[in-house]
Amino acid sequence: MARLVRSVCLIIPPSPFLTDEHVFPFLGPLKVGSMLKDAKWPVKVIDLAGKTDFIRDIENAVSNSESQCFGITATTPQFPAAVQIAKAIHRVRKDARSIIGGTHATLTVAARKYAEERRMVGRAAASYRQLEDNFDVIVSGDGEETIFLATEDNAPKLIDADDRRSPLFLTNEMLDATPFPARDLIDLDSYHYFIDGVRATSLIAQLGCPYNCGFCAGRASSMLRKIRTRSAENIVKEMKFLYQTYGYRGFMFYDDELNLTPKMVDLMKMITQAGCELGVEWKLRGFIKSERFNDEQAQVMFEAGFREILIGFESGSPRILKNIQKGATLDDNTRCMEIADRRGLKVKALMSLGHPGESEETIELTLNWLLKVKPAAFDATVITPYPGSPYYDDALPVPVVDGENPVWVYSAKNGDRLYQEAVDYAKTADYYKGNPNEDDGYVSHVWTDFIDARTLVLRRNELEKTVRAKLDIPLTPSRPGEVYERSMGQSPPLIPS
Ligand code: B12
Repeated sequence: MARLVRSVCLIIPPSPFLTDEHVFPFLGPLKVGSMLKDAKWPVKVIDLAGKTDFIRDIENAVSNSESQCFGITATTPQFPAAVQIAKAIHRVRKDARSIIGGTHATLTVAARKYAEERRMVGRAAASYRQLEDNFDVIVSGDGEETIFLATEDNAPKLIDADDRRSPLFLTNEMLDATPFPARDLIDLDSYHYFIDGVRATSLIAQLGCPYNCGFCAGRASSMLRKIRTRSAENIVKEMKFLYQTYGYRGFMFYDDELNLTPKMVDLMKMITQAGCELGVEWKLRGFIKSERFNDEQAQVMFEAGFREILIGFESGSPRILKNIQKGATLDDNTRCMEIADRRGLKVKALMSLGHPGESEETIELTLNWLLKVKPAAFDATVITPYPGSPYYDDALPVPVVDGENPVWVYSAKNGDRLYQEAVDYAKTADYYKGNPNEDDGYVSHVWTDFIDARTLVLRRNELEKTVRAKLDIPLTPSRPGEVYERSMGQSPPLIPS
């Protein structure tokens, strides 16, 4: 049966917690937009990145919009803004339909299912109610096909595409067949990112990561967990398209990890070949999983145009690595640094503090390991247990004494605990990369039996200062005149002089 054509307005909420909101565009809603465009449905994207008076912007846009369907994307820290946006939409247009999609909705639904299946008292049920109370339709998982169902008159309250058996869950073949993200729906030029001085943008080659890191959101979500890859031809086609249309030859690959399957070697070779054919020297960056890294991968990555890779090592303490369920040992991590070093790849080491069993001693081990392996760049964050991460999903409530705020506790296999303050994600924009320039830039909502939340932040700040000073790693600005870049992982030289 033919679908009724509808006009859809997609909304990207602001992220005031990022130092610079115009570095990487949100590809998710642009992917949804590309499907609507392909089906010849009228579609508009309202990109509120960097907008401070966004409620007024939304009220104006909605009152002048021909759409009745408003699709909002949101990560967890964007959720407070998404709730405000939905309220504004309904204030202005009584007949409007608000549809929420993206990782917060997906992960909250996944966390609720996880708790229900195990008959656990989880926080996710309350978090899910916030979705129900504020939005007409909730979309969990891939939005490419789901958006069409979400706009139908009799759409259910929840459309759960985050299930590998669902026809709405994209297969590798569907990923290849669907159009590239419709970057033309936003002002792409207002986004600026540079790799080795070359203008760059982001790209996703492969979705999903099958590991079980305790802090990582999506371990119970098929969308974020199952490895789904496009063909190497399709990925290279997107790179060529972006080069020919916009002139980009720098690309940040936002795959969770590039080296999860042996196919990456072929992909790298094809990227190299495409560069030769076009006469282009690519400038590339991306993430790899340390224990799977080998010399062959390093070499083909170098040949393709990678000069720097990002690696989530997290900790210098073997006990903490086990508690995270990282899958990599400290020896794996050291060996990985050696491979990168001998193949000419610089490493940005991504470290995190605040895991079960964390203590002053384990933080000291992290500091000493960094000083030993000497990465070219690093960051160190305090973790945030989001819905859909094992730290959140497997935590149990601690009995509260009258008047106390609720506390949740996650226990690692060895009994080490992680205590978590309950955060209201509809009100608090909780993120884990803070301002490393300020001593009060980081907030910790977690603590352990060995270190309290405040000391965790103080030790993080000290670690950052010490490692930067000893390894001579300055904070890197994202643009001239700005203090530094925070979560984007950029390294100098950033801007062509
Ligand atoms: C690229 C990336 C970034 C980039 C760009 C931001 C972005 N979200 O694109 C940068 C570096 C800026 C970033 C920052 C952060 N990120 Co990030 N990031 C990613 C990453 C690696 C890829 C995102 C992506 O492009 N996916 C591919 C697209 C196609 O998928 P998608 O966005 O999910 O969209 C699909 C569906 O969700 C759905 N959908 C999306 N929107 C909508 C809207 C509607 C209406 C509908 C119907 C459907 C729909 O359809 C899309 C197509 O299938 C993901 C991990 C991952 N693999 O997804 C983490 C991830 C999204 N990030 C995460 C986090 C925690 C952060 C930070 C908070 C980190 C910090 N600084 O503290 C910030 C928050 C940024 C923000 N603005 O909110 C978490 C989110 C957890 C959560 N609970 O929301 C993730 C899932 C990583 C993880 N596993 O923990 N991130």
